[in-house]
Amino acid sequence: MKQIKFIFTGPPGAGKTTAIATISEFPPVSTDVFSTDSLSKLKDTTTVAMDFGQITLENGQKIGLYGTPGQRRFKFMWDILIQGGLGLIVLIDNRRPEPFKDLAMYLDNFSEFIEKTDAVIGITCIDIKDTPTLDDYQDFLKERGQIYPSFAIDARNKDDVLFLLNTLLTCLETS
Ligand SMILES: Nc1nc2c(ncn2[C@@H]2O[C@H](COP(=O)(O)OP(=O)(O)O)[C@@H](O)[C@H]2O)c(=O)[nH]1
Ligand SMILES: [Mg+2]
Repeated sequence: MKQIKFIFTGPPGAGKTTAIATISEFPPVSTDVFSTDSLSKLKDTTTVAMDFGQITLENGQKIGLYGTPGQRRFKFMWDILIQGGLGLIVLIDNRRPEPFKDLAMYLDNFSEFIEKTDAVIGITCIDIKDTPTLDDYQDFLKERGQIYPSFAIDARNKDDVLFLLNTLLTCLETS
């Protein structure tokens, strides 16, 4: 059975590396290096290359889990990473100043890919900052005419991340 490929994207700090590590069946390959910009206040490192992990479903299907670098300046790598990809998981950090702007940026930059495949959205860190709410995100998506499934998740929680993955698989099966 051929491995299928899912892509995790979202701003630095949204939980991509954590989500992949939480569900991967082997310690993921991650390339985090120290960042020297303003992000270092938020966290010590930011991903400048990618994460790679893998999970095998009960039916034997292997899913490769690929995390993109977060920043828009690495878009050239996004375009490489999505090749052969079957779906996109967008993680949005609710603590950031303009999370809707973040979401719009990823949906716009990956629009061609998600039109061909599918996407799910996980809002992280709602436990730390509870606005905007999940309802606000769903209204925002409705206004944009992009009604992708969206959930509040914690990237450190295995069940939450598996739920996102299963939702994406279900969307792909029914589309
Ligand atoms: N409180 C809280 N922390 C989270 C959540 N999701 C991720 N984190 C933490 O946020 C930090 C940044 O996550 P990381 O995976 O490095 O983000 P990345 O830059 O997208 O790869 C880590 O310390 C995670 O443990 C969440 O929903 N709530
Ligand atoms: Mg990372």
